[in-house]
This record gives sequence, C-alpha cells and structure tokens, in this order.
Amino acid sequence: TKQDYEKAAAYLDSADTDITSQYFGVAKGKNVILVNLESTQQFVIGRKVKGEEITPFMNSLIEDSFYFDQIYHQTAQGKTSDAEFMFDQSFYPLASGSVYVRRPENEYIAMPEILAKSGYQSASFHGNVGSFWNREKAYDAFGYDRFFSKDAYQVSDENSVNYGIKDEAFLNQSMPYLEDLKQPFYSKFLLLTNHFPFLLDEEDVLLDEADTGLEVVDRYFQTVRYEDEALKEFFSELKRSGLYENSIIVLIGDHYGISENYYDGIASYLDEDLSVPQELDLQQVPLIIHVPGQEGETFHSPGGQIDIQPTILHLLGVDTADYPNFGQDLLALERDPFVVFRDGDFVTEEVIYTAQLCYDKASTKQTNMNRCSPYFEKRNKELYYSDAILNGDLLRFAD
Ligand code: GP9
Ligand code: MN
Repeated sequence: TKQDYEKAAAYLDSADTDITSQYFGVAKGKNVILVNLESTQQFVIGRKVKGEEITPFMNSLIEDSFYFDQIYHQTAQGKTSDAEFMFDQSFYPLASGSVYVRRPENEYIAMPEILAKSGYQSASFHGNVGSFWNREKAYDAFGYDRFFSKDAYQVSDENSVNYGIKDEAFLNQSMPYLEDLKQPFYSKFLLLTNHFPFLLDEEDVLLDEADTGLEVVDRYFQTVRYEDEALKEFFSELKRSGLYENSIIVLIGDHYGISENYYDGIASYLDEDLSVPQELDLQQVPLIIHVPGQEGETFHSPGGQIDIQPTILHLLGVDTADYPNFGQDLLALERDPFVVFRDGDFVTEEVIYTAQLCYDKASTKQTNMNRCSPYFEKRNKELYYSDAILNGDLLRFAD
C-alpha cells in the first residue's frame, strides 16, 4: 500500500544516502561506460603469477583513476543480475532468486530512467542470449533504450569460448554500436570470458599457469589476465573514437569467481591459511572509476555494489535525494561506511560481522560482540525495507 511505501521512504530519508562529495558534478554531461568484470575479485589486482602481473592494464589505469580497494560484492543467488540490479537501482538483491526473474513487472526508478531526465540514452551490451537472467524483460522495466545481446554479434567457433563470444571480439564488435549511440549515453558492458570454469583457447593465454594445486584457481589467473588484455584494447578503441575524453569509465567486478570449494588454491597462492574474516574479504571486487581531467586517488573505506549508482549520479551532477536508493556516494568522505550482505553479515570501518561472530576489522581478530550488536537493527531495516519495496512493488507509489 501507499502507506507501506511511505514508511520505507521515511526510513530512506533518515538514512544518510544523500551526502555528496567535492566531486559532485565534475563529470556533468559526460557519457557513462560501465564494464562489469565477470567474476573478478579484488585480490588479483597488483598481484603476480610467476613474476608477471595478473592485471597489468588495470594496475596502470589505477594510477590516474579513482580506485576503491575495499568494495564488497553483495550479490546472492542472482549472481551477475544481482550485481547489475544494484548498479542500476541501488537496492539489495532478493534473499532467493533474481529480481530480474522474479520481479520484472515491478515499477522501478533505475539509472536509465533517472538519467533519461538529463537527456541520456541507455544501452546494455552482452554476448549471451537476451533471455538469460530474463534480461530482455528486466531491461524494459529499468528503462533501457537498447539491448545488444548475442544476436547483435557475429559469433563463430573461433571467437567463442565457454559461455559465448570472447571478450575481445565482444568489445570490438560493440564499438560501432557504441559510436552510433546518441550522446550523452549510459552504457553497460557485461563481460563473459572470465567465468567458471575459466576456459581459454591456447592463443589467448598470456600468463603462465600458477601451481596452486587446484586447476580452477590456476586457470582463473589466466582468464583474468585475458580479460585485462581485452580491456586494454577496448580503452585504445575508446581513445581512437574520441569517446574516452567524453566519458567516465567504471570498471567493477560482479561477484567472486573462486568459490569456497577452491579456497585451498587461494591459500596456497597467498601462502597462508585463510581466516574467517579473510574469507569475507575475498568477496571484495575491484572498482576503478576513470574521470577525464581528474587525478588518480585511492580510497580505502569499505563500500559495496549498492553504492555505485549514487556515486556515478553524483559525479554527473544528479542529486539523488529525490530518488529511493540504499547506497552512499563512495567519494563522500564524511559518510559512515556500512556494507550489508544478503545473509545478514556486515562490514563497517571498525568491525566485520560474519559467521555470527564479531571481528576487529584492522587486526581481523575476534572481538566482543557488543562492538557489532549496535548495528543489528540498522542492518535489519536495510534488508527489510528493500525487500518490502520489491515484494510489494511499492515504487509505483513514489512520485
Ligand atoms: C551470463 C552471464 C554470467 O549471461 O551473466 O552469468 P553468472 O553466472 O555470472 O550470473
Ligand atoms: Mn557473473
């Protein structure tokens, strides 16, 4: 009911989701190119295998970009679709299933619709079939103008592996479509090659195999290295086309690639046993935002995927105070970081709550529960109101 919506809206008004930063509006009118880095985890950034960097391109990009080294994925069963949903709507994913599949008929106030008010066109690009994760229907609900899916690409045996067209061919073939879009645009690219079980053709292997004792982990470093190379080529194409200077480019990982079944491989690679809070920190994904004309800066505060939408909108100079969202502007230094996971775990600047225990964030040692318990109520409200809005289709009552 309308009353239910008003309760949720009152909660969102009281939560500090509207704080902006000194960067508000620095990218006003620029295009947005968001690249979803399939299964890419933060721990590969800056690391090496057999003396070679796993992500040489991203490592160099970080030098002149905003880089966030403590961003957690908050996805649940909806995997990529949960991540996308957070980027666009800044709500929590559902406890089970994907919003894309379960709630495509809902009313939303998502990034494409918000940006349309500033004259933006929106497009999503993805090499898999358009029906996967019910994207065709969900994108209609979110207000996308265009969806370039498998049918829009020339896919052959040579240019495919695993789930479909390889990232290099995908990004390459996307360029003419991107250049044809009316500017300014909001565009989203969903990569595919770095997906379990991490397969590559021989010619795409650019990194020696690690020897962690688990082949899945060994191959993972190689597919991430391939993805990094595909990004490098994409960036040169963006420069060639002139879009680079007119766009903010957001690179973000969607969720883990290495599941807990293979943690032994990561432990062997890192050469240490993984503690419980370290396992939670493995849920961190890279976030790199390149803004033309801005110097590089690294931000160490915790944040989540739910924060992407307000961060981007504020860079574009769009005030989010009138839009229902649960995230915070990651560039706002006075914000109170609070990352809530679908299973009830959470992270603040001081503590990590996971597996029903409280840990000191700095030392990763277990600490007294009374440092975590003050956050329980807010955690519950976050998930409760997000669910209430989604399950009750309450955004139809927003004006
Ligand atoms: C498939 C791609 C990968 O279209 O989104 O799906 P995932 O398994 O990561 O959700
Ligand atoms: Mn994914």
